[in-house]
Amino acid sequence: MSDFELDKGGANHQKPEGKDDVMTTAQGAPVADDQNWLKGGPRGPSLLEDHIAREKIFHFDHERIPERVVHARGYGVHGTFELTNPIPELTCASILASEKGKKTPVFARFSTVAGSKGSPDLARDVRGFAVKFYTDEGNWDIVGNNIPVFFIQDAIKFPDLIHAAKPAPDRDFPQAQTAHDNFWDFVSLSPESMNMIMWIMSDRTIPRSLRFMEGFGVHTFRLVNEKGEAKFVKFHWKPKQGVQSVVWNEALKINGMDPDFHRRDMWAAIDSGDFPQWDLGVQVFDEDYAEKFEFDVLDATKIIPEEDVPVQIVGTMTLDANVENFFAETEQVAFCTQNIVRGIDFTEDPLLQGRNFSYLDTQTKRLGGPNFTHIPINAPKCPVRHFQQDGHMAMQNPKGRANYEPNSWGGDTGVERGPRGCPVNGFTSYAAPMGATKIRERSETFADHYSQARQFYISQTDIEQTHMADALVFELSKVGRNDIRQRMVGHLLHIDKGLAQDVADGIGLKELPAKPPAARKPITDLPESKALSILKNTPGHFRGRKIGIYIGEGGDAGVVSALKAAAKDEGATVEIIAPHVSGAKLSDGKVMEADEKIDGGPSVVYDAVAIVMGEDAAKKLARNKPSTDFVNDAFAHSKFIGYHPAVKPLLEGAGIANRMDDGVMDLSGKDAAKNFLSACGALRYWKREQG
Ligand code: HDE
Repeated sequence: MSDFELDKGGANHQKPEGKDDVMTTAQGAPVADDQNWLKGGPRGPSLLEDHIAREKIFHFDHERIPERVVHARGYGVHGTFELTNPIPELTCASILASEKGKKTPVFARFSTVAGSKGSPDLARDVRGFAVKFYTDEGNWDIVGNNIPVFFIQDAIKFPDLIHAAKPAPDRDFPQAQTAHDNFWDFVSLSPESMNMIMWIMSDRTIPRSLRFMEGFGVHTFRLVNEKGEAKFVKFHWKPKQGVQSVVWNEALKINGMDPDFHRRDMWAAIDSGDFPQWDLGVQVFDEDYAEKFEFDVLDATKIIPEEDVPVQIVGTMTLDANVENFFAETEQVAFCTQNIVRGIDFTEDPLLQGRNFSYLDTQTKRLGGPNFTHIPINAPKCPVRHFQQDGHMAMQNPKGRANYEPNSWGGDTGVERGPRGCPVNGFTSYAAPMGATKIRERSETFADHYSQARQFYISQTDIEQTHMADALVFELSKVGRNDIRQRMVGHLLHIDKGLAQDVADGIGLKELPAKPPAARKPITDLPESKALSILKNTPGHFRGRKIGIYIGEGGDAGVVSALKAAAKDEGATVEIIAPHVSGAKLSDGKVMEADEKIDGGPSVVYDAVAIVMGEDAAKKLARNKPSTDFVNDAFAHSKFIGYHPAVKPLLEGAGIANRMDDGVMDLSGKDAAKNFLSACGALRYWKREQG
């Protein structure tokens, strides 16, 4: 036993290799043994004296901090924002106005909203899309979502919305889902939620990957240039990977199979060097446009259609580094909507104004005090100078004697006078006219709750519309009270009669309910907007996606290697699945190792699948449930399926042999693997769902 020695408790310990490996207490004192509590005799009582044991346990006892009250489950990554199209005429913010090519470090955190920290990734939910830019003029946070509108118009309603969406207070379930009475009760009594309801019932709330989502700043902000002139702006993130979602039945299965599906995917993509990228775009408009626009630009339940005001790309964000420590970075990162920089300003959007209070407040509670900006992930990367001092865990108190302003230190006193405000380079609020009567009232201009909901619905393809109706039927079928279900169908009648009828049929309503009181404004028939649909904007490539190849004994080695080569050419990744994790012997007599045993590699975790095995193996597996599920699910979820003809017995066992369509492709011919991968660029064979 040269490298190991047996401790008295029977455990093996490797000897430290160098001085740096020696364990110490939190006070830095080297520790001889941290596996046995000091005792009065080997079988005697544990002694309170053991400072090493007590320190270890004490620290463990204090490891938890409160999880975020919303967006508790999230995943953070580092990256860089590169300015590609500077807009100095619109803003003096150095991140957007400097020379082309300027790079700014960023930290992005993606999250679900309703679920707790340990909830599954593929809950039907809005995704948070928060980005912290460490600009050379201070930190700027865009704390956005993957949906451009919100449930409510006024921040004062937020606690009600979240109470209703989270588990019911008496029973503490259901977790991470809106399919329950309280949520639908609240929204059916809040018609302002209807546009958002259309969005959350669409496939946007079940993204395939965090890499395949758009992001939105949601509110209207202001850009202010060097001359003090302001324009309105909405921020957009456009994924270079394209937008893609899963289907609901797939989401349910992924949640069981791999609750960490989204974080694992992001981690793996970055770890393998496949760095996701988003373009940052701005929709810029002026007061005149705002005046003419049929909705209020301060109303966060409305979009500005991209067809009206095009999105102008200003730069690109590349996420290229996973965190080194989840807690230190992802858990402790503190986004605040109030973190803006010179050249960017708020508007009077009542949701945004409320958020500006909430985020600072919540970070103080969550991170334990006002000095959370000293935590490295939150600390600006530019100089910080002020007279704020003390408080819990203060790390960077101002130096010198002067800690107040105005002061008369400096000059020849030999004492630093400290920093001063600078009207030239400092933040100045845009001089928006005010002057109003104090009143607790919602603006009349916020009153149309249905027109844009309808516009969203009619802008979807048939398949997407069907998914929305199915989602509504699923959710409302989980609602116990009939009056709530009926009230919701009533709202749908304002949005689209066909949709209302489909949902009424789906939940078994004998007759359509009455429409709720009409909105104060007449409902406008808005034109379709192509930008609102996912399927009308399919990226048309398979880059960044994953194919699962299910191999078995005697599988054609040539087909497998052709598939691997074609996937590599497409920029896709391959995982090998086999009946045993040790792999399978292919036709060339060599054993190919597997990444997953079939039970751990169901088709739901892949974007497309292929099956390559010898006939005997396929016959054997034709009655093996994980194997038939692999085929069945891929077929049911409209995935492209490649197969070697020898696997027919398995396709028969799965019951799809006589239902084969153009999305099920023979891989045995010349160029078949290449053609298969290029067909996969459509991402799903949707015709199957319609047929
Ligand atoms: Fe948030 N929200 N929110 N929210 N939100 C929080 O702050 C709040 C809203 C969003 O990855 C909390 O740090 C109020 C809209 C994201 O750490 C809290 C209102 C949008 C994240 C809070 C809203 C968001 C949060 C909880 C209504 C999209 C996660 C923990 C006025 C534009 C950030 C925390 C991260 C987190 C309050 C509405 C996005 C309590 C009061 C609209 C992405 O401060």
